[in-house]
Amino acid sequence: MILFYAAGASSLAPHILLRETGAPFTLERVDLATKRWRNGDYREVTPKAYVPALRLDDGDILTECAVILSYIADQAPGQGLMPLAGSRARYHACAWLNFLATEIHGNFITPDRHGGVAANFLANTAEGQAASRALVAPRLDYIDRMLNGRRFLTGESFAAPDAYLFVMLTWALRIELDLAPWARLADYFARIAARPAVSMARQIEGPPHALKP
Ligand SMILES: N[C@@H](CCC(=O)N[C@@H](CS)C(=O)NCC(=O)O)C(=O)O
Repeated sequence: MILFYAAGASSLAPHILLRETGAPFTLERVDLATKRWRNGDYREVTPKAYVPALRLDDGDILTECAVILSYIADQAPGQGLMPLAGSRARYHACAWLNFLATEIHGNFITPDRHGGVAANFLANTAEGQAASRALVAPRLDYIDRMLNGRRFLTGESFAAPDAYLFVMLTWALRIELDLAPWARLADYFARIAARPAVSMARQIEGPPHALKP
């Protein structure tokens, strides 16, 4: 498998999950501003021109962070990273993935377009960042309430939605949305940051995209 990524982007979530599973994979860095990667035009990999994209060993390309996370989790049955398909718990986990994609991830994305369907992912202006903070903060209130009495989003063990939320919280911090008012969320962030797979993935990716031009 090949994971196409940009440092600190949503692709960090599947990167973390791949390391959690121990599955063999390689990384290919994409320059989102030029849409180039090591072998050429990234739009030939996916016309969506955004990360993450996961190239499977047969050449098929998966896109959409929530879907890629589900796929990676399903390749490691027994690790409990997504509940079994068809179980009630599966739908609850899917609800988290969908919530994170539409209510959190989507609300971080600036309206400044790079063209096509791709959007730059974090505002690089004070106004844009304030707009994201205003949209994301009430949703973090909700997540903080949901973390009452549970260590992770779906229960007592780390699962695919946690990789996604963790990356979204790194974005919150990058636009100076302080987690301190959400004590459970702040603890949750620290707990996930300490996982070996998470620190390794962050170290390998290096510093995220600069926000300020
Ligand atoms: N709907 C996509 C959105 C992915 C997305 O927003 N990717 C951002 C990085 S996190 C990106 O590559 N943007 C392209 C750009 O900045 O030009 C998903 O859920 O995976």
